[in-house]
Amino acid sequence: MNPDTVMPDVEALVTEATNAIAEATTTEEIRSVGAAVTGKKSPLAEASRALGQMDPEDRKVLGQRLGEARGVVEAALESRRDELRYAELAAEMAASRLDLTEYVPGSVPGPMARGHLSLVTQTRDSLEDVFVGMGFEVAEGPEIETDWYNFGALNIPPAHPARGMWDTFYLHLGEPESTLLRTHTSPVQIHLMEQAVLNGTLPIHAVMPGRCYRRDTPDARHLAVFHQIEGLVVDRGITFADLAGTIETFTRAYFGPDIHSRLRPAFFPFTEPSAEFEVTCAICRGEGCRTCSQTGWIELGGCGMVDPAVFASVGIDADEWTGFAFGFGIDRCAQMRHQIADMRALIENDVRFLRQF
Ligand code: FA5
Repeated sequence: MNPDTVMPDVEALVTEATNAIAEATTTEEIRSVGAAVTGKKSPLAEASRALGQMDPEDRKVLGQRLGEARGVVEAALESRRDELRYAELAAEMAASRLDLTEYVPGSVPGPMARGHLSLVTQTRDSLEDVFVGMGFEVAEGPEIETDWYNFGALNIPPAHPARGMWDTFYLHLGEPESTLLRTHTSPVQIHLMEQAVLNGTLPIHAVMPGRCYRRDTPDARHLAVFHQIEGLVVDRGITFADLAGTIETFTRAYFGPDIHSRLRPAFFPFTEPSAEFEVTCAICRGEGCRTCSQTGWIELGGCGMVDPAVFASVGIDADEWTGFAFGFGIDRCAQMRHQIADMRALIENDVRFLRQF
């Protein structure tokens, strides 16, 4: 051995390192202890560097001992790291745990925290308020419909391609009439028109909110169970300008001046002409994002002038009466108004999300 080189006390190095490892109490600490005991400036690394100055015999012996020592220190490091990581995860889970069975009535001093209406119900209420303020009445219809109300009376005969995009859950399939969960609130238009014809109470100015069902795969903008609000005006001399003005007035009243609306030509079997009603994406303010598929716009609903074929199916004289209809998503409105990037949050029952509204 080179007389100037002192043989390091490998045992002491290992004891020192394993003590430091055992004393670390957080994953943050173990990270810096790890660097101190195995990093480039650690005593182990320095001892390895010193090997170069030793004669071959000593180098071999010490090299082997240092290799074993490094193995021991690294194993201790890994096991302590796992222990601390697990403890921190367990503490985090315990802190965010919500045990709904924990509350025993009377066991908690003070009044029990009250819940509130879900965001979708609040949105439905404020949409109704806006439309009532514009002179509309509020009506409702059944969630279980026959094939005729959901499709036939709306000018969507069997095998019409539009049935594909409005596919739903059938409760009973076959004769005399299939029953199904409605895919939109448009069948309520038919119920209202039938009643008005029967009771001689035309004109109609109504909005019809309610739950709808579709065979849609949930994503950032879709749910399989969602809500729409339908609008129907049947009167004398109604034009497309009345429809466009109603949509614009509604958008300003509900979303405020920052959000703009636009109508784009579209097709619905029960309106002619038809349009899609879109608003500026409130998440990115029109810049383009994941929620709006980078378009800057979000489709809220469809609209158009009531098709004479629909009037014919309920016995309204299309020469005397004209009308417009629209239908849009209540969940979609809530999403835009409150900038919710993913609509699925509305149904995930995470109270930390729901409590915000
Ligand atoms: C209809 O449902 C037509 N009945 C609308 C209509 C009424 C047109 C009256 C003309 C006259 P559409 O399938 O595009 O159209 O749906 C309308 C809106 O409902 C959509 O823009 C969206 O806001 C909402 N919507 C549709 N499917 C879903 C879904 N799976 N989840 C959440 N919202 C949805």
